Amino acid sequence: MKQSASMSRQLDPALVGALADSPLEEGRRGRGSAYNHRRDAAIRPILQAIHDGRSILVTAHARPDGDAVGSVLACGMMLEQLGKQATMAFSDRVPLIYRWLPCAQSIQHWQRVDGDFDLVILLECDGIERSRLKGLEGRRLINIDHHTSGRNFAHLNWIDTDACAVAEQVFTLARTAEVRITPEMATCLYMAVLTDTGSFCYEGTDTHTFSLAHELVRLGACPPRIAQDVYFSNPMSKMLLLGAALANLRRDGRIAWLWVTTSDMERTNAAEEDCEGIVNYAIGIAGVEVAVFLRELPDHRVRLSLRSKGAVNVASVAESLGGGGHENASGCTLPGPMPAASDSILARLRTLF
Ligand SMILES: [Mn+2]
Repeated sequence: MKQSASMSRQLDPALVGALADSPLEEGRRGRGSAYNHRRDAAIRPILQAIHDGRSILVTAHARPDGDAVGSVLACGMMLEQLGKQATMAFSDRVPLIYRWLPCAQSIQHWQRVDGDFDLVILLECDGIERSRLKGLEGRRLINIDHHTSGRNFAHLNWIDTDACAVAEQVFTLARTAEVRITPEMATCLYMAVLTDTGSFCYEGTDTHTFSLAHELVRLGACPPRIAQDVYFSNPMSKMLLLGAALANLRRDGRIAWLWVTTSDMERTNAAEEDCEGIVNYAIGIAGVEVAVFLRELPDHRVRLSLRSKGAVNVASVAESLGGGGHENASGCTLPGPMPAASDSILARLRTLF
């Protein structure tokens, strides 16, 4: 990735001992001094490890979403400013709707991590397997995550389930390291917050979320431009696939579901990323409290995206089936065939009511 050398700056070790106060303290319930203390205790050794490293790899989960892509990019730019040799990589290609982001072309598409890295930063992974990158075993790992399914699997772990996106954690890290948040970084972080809060719609969106967004806009993110690129630049294949999914929309009381088969995917020439967001049409029905989108995979397993409204917790459902996510948005994979997967998830969801 390219950033001007003049922006490069060594992380001052003194900073690691004297964390700057985040300007975003207001808003979220439970964010008091105990919260700040826990957060600072997690950040301090992470900044020290970054300071001590030279060559650092940043990655996130497979099938990266907006938060994963935007946060990896901003984190990479932060590391470059700190004078580090930053490499960004995913096991999957960056989805088309995020390829316009600054430095997105620098993200590597790898199956295996080769080469010397002093440190690997994993964003939003509950284990190295979630990245689907081989060759991470035995490396020095930092885990930064905001999912309730987060686990302390790395050498250094910072799990903050109050963060609205992992982008918020990257922002806090950059602020604490006194890195200048450039308009490019602000753009990546704002896109991540926008998409991970469901355009500021999901549970937990509060004054804190908006003060973070406010700060990112002040730092150079352009909301209409970003919305245009993310929400109004879909490929035709996505709309055709949505049509196929809506033709399969079913409802039973508070549960709605819809699905696509591999032949729907082929017929519409859809890519995996075109499935993103389809589940929202089902949860968007009045009176529906939990929704699931099922996608048949080429190996006949079935990928599930779950959404809920209010107090219905779909993270626990996904976790019990080997997946993960948030209370209102989660995912997992079930064995096929489709009718069996659909029967089993519906039986499980009916127990929620
Ligand atoms: Mn996220």
